[in-house]
Amino acid sequence: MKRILTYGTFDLLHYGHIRLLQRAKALGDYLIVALSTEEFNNLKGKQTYHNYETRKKMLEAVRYVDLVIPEESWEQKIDDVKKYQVDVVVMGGDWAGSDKFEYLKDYCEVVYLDRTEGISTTKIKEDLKLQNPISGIDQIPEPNEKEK
Ligand code: C2G
Repeated sequence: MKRILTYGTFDLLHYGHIRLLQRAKALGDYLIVALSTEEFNNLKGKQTYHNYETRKKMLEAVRYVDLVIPEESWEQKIDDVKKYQVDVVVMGGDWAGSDKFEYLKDYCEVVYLDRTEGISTTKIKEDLKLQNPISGIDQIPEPNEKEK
């Protein structure tokens, strides 16, 4: 069982994210997504449209994703790789060569996949002319019995 791990905010989930997840999963058998919490996003200078729970539920609905865990710090990656017996950490090309990932090569394989051009959460917000991003749905209604 080849285990893959990737990190990100995944706000306003779009096809750039989906293509990343699809290609990451194709590298192995089990894909873990470490999803940035609100607190960590603050550290990254990112304000999200959807809160953590909503972003988590959306990722868990993606066929390529097997597990979603919280990303709370820059420093947790080695522990994550060990705890989840990760074989490959995968990120988009905008992270290629970053000191935030290169050091992981001592613990696992690190793969950077080409970033999908023409789409980003920021672009979506700008194109929708959202000046003051409001918080998303706080609580996604659970599917009822017959919808499951
Ligand atoms: N991505 C992509 N193509 C896009 C947009 C994003 O391939 N058009 C990739 C990014 O390279 C990243 C993943 O999708 O690998 C998630 O992107 P973001 O949610 O923007 O995550 P980021 O802010 O880069 O967080 O510790 C690392 C950080 O948490 C990564």
